[in-house]
Amino acid sequence: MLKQITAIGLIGAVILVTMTLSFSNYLIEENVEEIDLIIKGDVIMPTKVSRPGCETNDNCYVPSLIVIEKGKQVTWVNEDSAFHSVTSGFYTAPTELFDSGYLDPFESYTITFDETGTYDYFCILHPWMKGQVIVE
Ligand SMILES: [Cu+2]
Repeated sequence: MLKQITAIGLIGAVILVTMTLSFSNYLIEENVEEIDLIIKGDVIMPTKVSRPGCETNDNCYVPSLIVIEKGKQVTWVNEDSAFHSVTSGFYTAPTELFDSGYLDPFESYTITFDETGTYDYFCILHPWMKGQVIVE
């Protein structure tokens, strides 16, 4: 009788531990996905940049200057609640090398830079938003 109770108790404990472990695995996986989402962006469009002001600290795109090696990618993520774009050149002189179009909140845009050079870009909706990619 005592052996049976012990055995049932053991089985119960094993089931409980297994359930706890699989639940914590689930939680860990969820967290990994969130971290992935954050890491994916090399350049962030933070909140409130749709109003002038970010240009005084040069943080409309963060970082506003990114230096990469030839052949590497840059991914922009719009973390604002407004639309933004990543458009090559300057507001008064677009170069038509690349243009993300309107990026929805939390939408991202990735470009591979195969040629060295300095690539200026801006936001077509907010002329004060400026950034630069240097490819070495
Ligand atoms: Cu914008």
